[in-house]
Parts: sequence; C-alpha cells; structure tokens
Amino acid sequence: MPDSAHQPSRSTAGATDFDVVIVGAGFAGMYMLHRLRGLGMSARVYEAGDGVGGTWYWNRYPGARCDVESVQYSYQFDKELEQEWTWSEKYSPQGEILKYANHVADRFDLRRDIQFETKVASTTYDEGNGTWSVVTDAGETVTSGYVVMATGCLSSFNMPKFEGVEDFKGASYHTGHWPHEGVDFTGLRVGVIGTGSSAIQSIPEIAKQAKHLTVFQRTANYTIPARNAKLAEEYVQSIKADYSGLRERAKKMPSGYSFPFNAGSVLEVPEEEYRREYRSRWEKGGTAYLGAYGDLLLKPEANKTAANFVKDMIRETVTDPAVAELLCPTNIIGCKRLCVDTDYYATYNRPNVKLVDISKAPIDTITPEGLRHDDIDYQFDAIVFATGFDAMTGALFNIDIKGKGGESLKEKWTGGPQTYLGLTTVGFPNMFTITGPGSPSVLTNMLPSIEQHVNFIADCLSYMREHGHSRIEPELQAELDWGVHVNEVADLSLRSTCASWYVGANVPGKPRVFMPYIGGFPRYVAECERVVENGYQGFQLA
Ligand code: N01
Repeated sequence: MPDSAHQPSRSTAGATDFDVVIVGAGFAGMYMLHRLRGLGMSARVYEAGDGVGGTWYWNRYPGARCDVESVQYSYQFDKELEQEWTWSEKYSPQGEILKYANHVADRFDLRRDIQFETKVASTTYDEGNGTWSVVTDAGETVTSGYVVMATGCLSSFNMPKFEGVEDFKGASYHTGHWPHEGVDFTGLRVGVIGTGSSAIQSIPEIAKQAKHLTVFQRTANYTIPARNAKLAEEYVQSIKADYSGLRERAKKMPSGYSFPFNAGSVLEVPEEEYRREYRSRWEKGGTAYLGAYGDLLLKPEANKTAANFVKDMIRETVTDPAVAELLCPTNIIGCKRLCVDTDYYATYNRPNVKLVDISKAPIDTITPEGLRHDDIDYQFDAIVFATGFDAMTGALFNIDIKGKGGESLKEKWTGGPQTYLGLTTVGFPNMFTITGPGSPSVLTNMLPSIEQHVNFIADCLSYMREHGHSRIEPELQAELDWGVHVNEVADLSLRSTCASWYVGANVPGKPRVFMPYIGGFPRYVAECERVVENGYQGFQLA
C-alpha cells in the first residue's frame, strides 16, 4: 500500500488505489496527469528522478539543447501557458527546457500526484479483477485500473560492455545520465566515445575546457549548423500573435514540425540550382536542410546530392584533409537522425583535439589509465560515453511487465515490438504506451506527438466510462495489420536502410526492426481519428 506521504485519492471506481498509474514525469507523464485530473480520475505518477522533465532532467551534458525550434517544442494544450512562457533562444538549452517543465508542473500543481525518486519495478495484470498491480523499487504495491507508460523513447541509456571499464581510475560519464552539478574538464585529458547527436553537441564545449580531447568515431555522422541565436522580442511577439496558425501548419507536416518543405524532386533541378538551395539551407541552419526536396529520403541518387554538399562543407571547414575525410560520412544523409551542431566540424581544427577512427577495429579495452585501441594506449583523466540509448523498448523492458497469462512484454516482443497504433499491445489490456513503437514518435516533433497520444488515451478512458466499459485491448488482427502497414511504409524510406538506433542496431542482440511509424504525423492522426469515429475500431471493449 502507498506510504502516508503519498496517500492516494482513492480511485473513482473504489476498487483500486488509483484509476491510473503513470510511469514517468517527463512531458508525456505530466500532461497525462493533467488530462486525467480534468476527467476527475485519480492518478499516481512514479518518476525515477527527483524532478520532472524526463529527457531534459537526465541529459545535462555540456551543449545539450533541442534541435527543434523551441517555439514549436512546447505544449499547445493551454493558450495561457503558450502566451506567458517566453523562449529566449531559437534552440533553447537544456536548462531552459527543464525550467519550462518545472514551470508547467508548478502552474498546474502537478507535483502532489508525482512520487519522485521511485522506479516502477514491475506491473502485473490481474485477469480476475481486470486491474494492474504495480510494484515500486521501494517495495510499495498499488493497484490501478490502467497503466500508462510515459517512459520516453530515449531514456534507457546504452552503455556498451567495454572490457575493463570498472578498472578505469579516472572519472567516467554517460551523456544520458550527466551529474547535476556539471563537470569541469579544465586542464584534463578527456576521451569521448561516440559521434551521435549527444557527442556532436558536447564535443565543442568539452574541447573549449579540456587540455586535450580525443574523439573515438565508429561511424561519421552528418550534422548541420544550428545557427542558434537569441530570439528577438518582435519575433516572439509575432509567434504569440498567431500561435494557433503555427500549430496548424505544423500538424500538416509529416514531422509535426513547421519548416520550409519543398515536395519537388531534386533530380529535376540543375546542379547549380540545387546547390544554391542547399547552401541557403546550410546558412539558415537546422534539420530543415532535408526539407529542400521531397525525394531526398526516397531515392539514393537524390540523397547523394544533399550528402555531397555537406561533405563539401566538411572539407571546406576542416583544415587537415585527412581528418576531413574521416569526418565525411559514407552512408545516406538522414538515415541516422540528422544532427544539429554549433562549431562541431571546426572543433577538429583545434590543436588540442584528435579524431581516432575506430571503424575498422573496436576499442580493445578500457585500462586503468585510459583505453587501448589498435595497440595504442591513450591516457585520460576522464572518459565520456556518448553511446546513446536502448531506444523505444529499453525503458519498457526495464520494468517487468506481465500481461494476460503471465506473459512478459519482453517475451512477447522478442522478435521486435508489436503494437496497435503504437499505443497498445494484445495481451496487455488497459495498458497504454505514449509514443510507443509503431507510432510517429521520434520521427516527429515529440511534443505534439505526445499531446496527440495523451488526448487519445484520455478521450478513450472518458468514452469507456460513459459507455460502462472497464477493459480495453486491441484485436490481434488489428495489431497484425498495423504491423504490416508500419513495415510497408518503412520499406519505402531510405531511413530504414542503415544501422541506426531506429532499427535497434546500436544495441547488440536487439532485433533489427524499424520501430517508429514513418507514414507521417497527419496520416497517423487521421488513422487514429478514423479508429475513434468507428467506435474504437480494432479494439475490444468490455
Ligand atoms: O546516441 P546515438 P546520441 N563502440 O545512438 C557510438 C536524440 N538526441 O545520444 O553510429 C564505439 O545517436 C555510435 O556509433 P555507431 C536524437 O534523437 C537529440 O548521440 O553506432 N562507439 C554513435 O556514434 C539522437 O539521434 C538531441 O557506429 C559506439 C554514438 O555512440 C538520439 O537522441 C541531442 C559504441 C551513439 O550515438 C541519440 O543520440 C542528443 C561502441 N561499442 C540526442 N556503441 C537534440 O535534440 C555506440 N557507439 C539535439
């Protein structure tokens, strides 16, 4: 039973401790709690950290900031909130986004239903009662009618099993689990392993402080300059004057993010013209670079034109030709998630920065003094593991989730996730996954995708209550059909063709399945609306 500090407001049904248990107090969990309160339902949120903010609570590495413009990476459910909050930069830093999350928690008085520093260890479905039993790492057990997994897509950090890692005598850090007090690298010899978004944001900052920085690169990555800047007062006012217009334009985009998008083919445009277009987008900065032409992620020959331009920019920026070549990616641009940076490539011109290619031979071992690679010993005072996440399923598998017949989610998804709409899965009644695998999630602006899922779940629970239902589970055929559709659209895109975390390639042993839904935000939303209009088609309600 819950401890006295967190006495539950009893569930409205009375049979369980709560109507709903929510796991995670990031942007998804916070809004879910707010919506449930609006429905008069009781909810308890469990959060591992001692504060709200999810990804922005944990990822405090130097240089961490959003790569979606902040005016769009924000909630839209409350017009007053939209008007009263002012973003200071085009891409706000982690600290400001965390401040925003805290502001929302205070403004809507959310904390009283959030139990911090508590992990959910297991959730088990009781078929007899039709309820969930939730056990925390503190040994507390509560029951609820529903569980909502607001566990995040990139929240379970990936720490590869490097031999000798426990013997390292210096300090080691993971970008996804950064110390709250920050790290001062001044005067230190630092090694960074990885060259994904987190590394690309942090390397320029670490290089400014460190005595020497060595970067170990397995796969070179494409990154576009952010051109981040303070937002002018007039610009902020113009956004606030027509926030709903901006949101509507964004909803029509496959990414749920408004930016200049040209649907035409680059293959029908003379080289001089498309290079002018790429240069203009390079100068403006950000992921809108890939919006230059509609076929960049569909046809390899189209993709090459955009990739080659970035490689030219790398060669123009990096003074040592050998280092420039090492930094030039060989894969499809946008196949792995496109990165956004501030001075990443230029950082390799600094005399205190060295790039080491580990694509041909992996790191042999971490040693007490540093690490060994290709028979060379490197000495470090600190090592930064920028090695990413066990994406989309990792955080769910960290909880022992057992559905009907005691089946575990991990067992069910051995060959890859199976969901209906990325929201539910057969055998696990009354369990929802916000931005789960099979939904647009990580391929979109996360905030609108989160809100759409939360609204779907809240509306569904309200509908069920009105119609006297207490149990919802997808039909097997609906789940199978959705899985086929998710794979079919994935196969059309070049995004599914490389060894990225989208397909689980970064975690040894993980099944190679393209996890997010790539059909686009508008198409997905339309499908959800159709399901609702047809009385929750594809779901069994009881
Ligand atoms: O993680 P990653 P991330 N030995 O998986 C390397 C979001 N995000 O934290 O490519 C050596 O991209 C790995 O090498 P390889 C965003 O969606 C957003 O940087 O697998 N190296 C790779 O270089 C992003 O895509 C923002 O060959 C190893 C790196 O580690 C996602 O989070 C900021 C290795 C991991 O890169 C993940 O980004 C930051 C090994 N054993 C993150 N294992 C913004 O909003 C892995 N690597 C801006």
